[in-house]
Amino acid sequence: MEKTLSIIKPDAVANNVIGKIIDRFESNGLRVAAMRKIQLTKKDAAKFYEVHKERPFFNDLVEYMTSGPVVVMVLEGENAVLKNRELMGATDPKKAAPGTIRADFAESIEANAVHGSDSLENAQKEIRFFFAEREIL
Ligand code: IDP
Ligand code: MG
Repeated sequence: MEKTLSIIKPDAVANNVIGKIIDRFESNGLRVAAMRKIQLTKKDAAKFYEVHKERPFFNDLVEYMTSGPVVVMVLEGENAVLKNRELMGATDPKKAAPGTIRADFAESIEANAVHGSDSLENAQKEIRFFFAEREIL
């Protein structure tokens, strides 16, 4: 069993599709082990996306991620990290495979509905960023 971090981003929360996105996870063998709706501060978002701080889109990304509430979740299941990435689809919704979350719900390469950890190591780091051990059930 693996755990990964998922975030339903501000565009998808504003579009009222939290439930539809969670259904994709639950219908494909992933279980919600922890969940919270929060408003990220600029400091939170900049820290979370620290690896991208030299990228040209970094400031816009921080603005976007703080533009409204997000839902942060720990997903658990077999091969959860890769499974979640497959269900999400490519970063750019125009390139995302049909039937993926980003193909169906994302608005743009930036406002792309969901975040998912890209490795087991980053999943552990990102889970620790948002959740205490006692909140993961
Ligand atoms: P990922 O979310 O598919 O792992 P990353 O390359 O890690 O994609 O980028 C993190 C986030 O930064 C993306 O999900 C998206 O919101 C934003 N982003 C990535 N590339 C671009 C871009 O070229 N323009 C604007 N925003 C981008
Ligand atoms: Mg990434």
